[in-house]
Formats: sequence, structure tokens, C-alpha cells
Amino acid sequence: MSPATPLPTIAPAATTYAIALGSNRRGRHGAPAREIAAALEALGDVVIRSPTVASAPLGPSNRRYANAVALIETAEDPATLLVRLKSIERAFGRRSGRRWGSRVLDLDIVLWSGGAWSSPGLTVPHAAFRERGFVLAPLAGLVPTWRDPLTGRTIRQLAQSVDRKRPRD
Ligand code: PH2
Ligand code: MG
Ligand code: MG
Repeated sequence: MSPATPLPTIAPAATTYAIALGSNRRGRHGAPAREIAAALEALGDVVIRSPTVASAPLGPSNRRYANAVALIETAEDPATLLVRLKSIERAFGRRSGRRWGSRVLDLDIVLWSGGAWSSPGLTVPHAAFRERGFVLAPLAGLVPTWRDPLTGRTIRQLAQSVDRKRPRD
């Protein structure tokens, strides 16, 4: 008799996310750019990442940011991924507090290959990414032709629009 054929295991399909990383405060890994590098390690399954760029703070903080964008591949749905991102932020010393206060690490879900998603406390695409040069410029270097599912515009087009409005960012 032939040996039993193993049952096929059905793995959930991997999807791709664009994650925005930001830091404007030293943590245990060092200066903001070091926190970003360590966070990319902690994320795992990074397919491609942008360079880390320095950017002027948008909002009330007066500390400059280090920002980057990475594509990751995972079978997690957006709500499950968000729980993991929050736990990485906490492990890096992020304290909840003033909205937009300085932070060791901010990990935001910007886009998902599954399209639009909405659940309590989470909207994908990220509600404000279309106005943020520090997200769109690095993202346009990775996926210029990815389309925003809400507006139908490409990342390149969105990046060009903010660039025209805020040439110094
Ligand atoms: N994040 C914010 C608020 N302002 N400014 C820059 N330059 N970079 C950021 O990542 C950033 C910000 C809230 O998450
Ligand atoms: Mg943010
Ligand atoms: Mg955030």
C-alpha cells in the first residue's frame, strides 16, 4: 500500500501593505533614523523599502522627523496587522498621549492590496496620506503606478499634487 498522502494545508493568501514609518524622538536604538531601521527589522516580511528621509514636522511638534515607507507581505487582515503594529510601537517605547506629540515610533497602514477597509479605529487607505509629502514622496519611489482605490489616482499623481502645493516639503 502506498503511504498516506499528506492533506494539503490551505494557507491564507498573502497580501501587500504600504506602511509609513515615522520617528521624531530618540529611543533605545538611538536617533530617529536608527529607530526606523530597527522598526523595519521588527516588521519582518519587508519586500522593499524607501530610503529614510528627514522631514519638517507637520503639526504642533517642533522636532524634525525621520520618515520611510516599506512594502510588507502578510496574510493578516488590516485590523490584525494594526494590533501587531501597535504592539511594535509600544515595544519601542511609544507612549499614548497628546495627539501628534513627539514619538519614538509611528507605524501607519497607508495602502493595502486588498483595496479599501474600514473597522473601528482603522481606515485604509490612510485618511490623510494624500496630503502628506513625507509619505507620498518615498512611496512614489516604490510603487508609482499603484492606484488609490478611493480617487483612482496613481501614487505618482498624488505625489506630484502635494509637491506643487508644498514645494519645500
Ligand atoms: N506624523 C504625524 C504628524 N506630523 N510630520 C512629519 N514630517 N512626519 C510624520 O511622520 C508626521 C508628521 C502624525 O503621525
Ligand atoms: Mg501617523
Ligand atoms: Mg499612527
